[in-house]
Amino acid sequence: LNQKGCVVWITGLSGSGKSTLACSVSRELHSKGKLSYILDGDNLRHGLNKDLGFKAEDRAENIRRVGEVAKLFSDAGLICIASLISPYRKDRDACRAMLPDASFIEVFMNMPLELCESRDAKGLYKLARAGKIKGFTGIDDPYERPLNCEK
Ligand code: GGZ
Repeated sequence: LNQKGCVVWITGLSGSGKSTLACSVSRELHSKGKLSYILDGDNLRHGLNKDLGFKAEDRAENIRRVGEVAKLFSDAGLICIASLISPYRKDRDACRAMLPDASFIEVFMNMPLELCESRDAKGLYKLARAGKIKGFTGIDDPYERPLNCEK
């Protein structure tokens, strides 16, 4: 395998297009003969991270675990595409700090809340507005935009 690993970390609100971008990047890489693997927050919460909720500490632990797994994939020479809301700057920066310089590429889905909410593909924003989901990112939980992301 003639490929140096790295981590592409996609952050942004629910419904901002993170998973869609992860899929198209992965397909594009595949077509160029490059191995990649997607770590998707929502998927991993059914397995590896099924014990975690959405409090700040749980999100921090979620991001930490995914960062560690991403590092393993990267060490193995794969391009690891992580797609998580990862709303806290310090949690994302901690993942960056685990990896060698230039092998952590932070990508911000800069999509206005109004757009994510108007699409509401899974109906979660509606539930959050109705108070049926508490602590929903962008509604009654914070999202800290990256200050110095790569893309
Ligand atoms: C944010 C929530 C919440 C709350 C459930 N806040 O768009 P989705 O539905 O499919 O993806 C979201 C997913 C977020 O998981 P992450 O692991 O990416 O989050 S984090 O990085 O903050 O740990 C959303 C759904 O879970 N979801 N409740 N309260 N998103």
